[in-house]
Amino acid sequence: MARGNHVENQTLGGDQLSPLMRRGRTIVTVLGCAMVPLIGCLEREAQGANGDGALENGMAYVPGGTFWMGAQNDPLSLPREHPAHPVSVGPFWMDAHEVTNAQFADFVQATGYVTVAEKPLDLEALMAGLPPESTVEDLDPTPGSMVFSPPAREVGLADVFAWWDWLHGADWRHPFGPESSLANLGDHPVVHVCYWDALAYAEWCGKRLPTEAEWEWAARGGLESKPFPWGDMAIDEGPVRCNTWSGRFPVENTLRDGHGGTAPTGQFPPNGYGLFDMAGNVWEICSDWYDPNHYETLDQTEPIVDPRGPDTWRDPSDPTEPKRVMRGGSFLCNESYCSSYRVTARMAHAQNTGMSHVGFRCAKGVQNSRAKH
Ligand SMILES: [Ca+2]
Ligand SMILES: [Ca+2]
Repeated sequence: MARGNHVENQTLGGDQLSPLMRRGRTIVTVLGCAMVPLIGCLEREAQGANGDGALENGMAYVPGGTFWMGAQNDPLSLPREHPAHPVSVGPFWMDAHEVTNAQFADFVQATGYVTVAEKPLDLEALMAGLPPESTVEDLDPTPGSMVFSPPAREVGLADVFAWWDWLHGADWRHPFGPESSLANLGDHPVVHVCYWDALAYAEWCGKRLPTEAEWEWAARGGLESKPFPWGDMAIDEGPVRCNTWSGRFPVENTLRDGHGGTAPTGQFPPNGYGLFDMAGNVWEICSDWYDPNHYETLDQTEPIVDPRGPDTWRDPSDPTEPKRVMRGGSFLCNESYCSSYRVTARMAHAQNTGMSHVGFRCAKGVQNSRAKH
């Protein structure tokens, strides 16, 4: 399989970064959090979709179908996107937009929910994931999150810590650090949320997180075997279609798409199902466990119906913290680095860790469909 200009290990950091990998620096993570009860969702009026799909309460209808999941002849693809295999998914609803700060604020106001990044670290649980020689004195329980901090000068792409900082006091309300706020960011996607936070929000709304298969099928928007939600045209050709990193990552951003960080949701045309920002802006957490070799274990002759991913997670690059799949890439994606705005790109999300470029959207089953959730 061709690799394009990728360096496989590069993607183990900037977009697959667990704070536990920072041993020797500040070691940070949180394990688990309480679920909030299902009490209902205060739906905000979503922007109308321009795609072909129906829109209901901010969700787009995604018809069921069968497709080849994973990369086929994409020179930008990585080994973990292979081999392509037939998958069949039932119809479902999917949020037309990434969940915004305003929507997440509604949830927090109604429930008093506290995100993982706002809680002191559970040092006992954290110790369980560290080597035996580690001591609790090595750990810092102060809450925080991973914040993108572009370096002032050229750096090698192998050292992700050149552009990621662990900041105490960074969380969804303070996305750039403790002194920052959500002023003018209400319509931007919520970030510094992890799998548990996304799950709690989804359950409160009577929804759920999409499976990885649903996410990819939805991102394709009705197109067959195309690398992007809009088809074949390369990211830097034609009109701007999504919020990514333009220029030399991570030191120079030409702002071709008009946004240096997250953009308000829905700034670019939706795909064929009326879904916005399926490429770029923020990564979107899925329900499946992450295993880079999972596709190799699957039947490639008969379609797998509504797959839910592997039974557990596996991440050789960081075996300390459980990982979920995230999809779609972010405002940090660039062709020189990860090209993860492609529909088959998949990355590990450390399920207890918030980051500047990770968010989510929800899905919901269709009554009487075979998708029983
Ligand atoms: Ca951008
Ligand atoms: Ca996105």
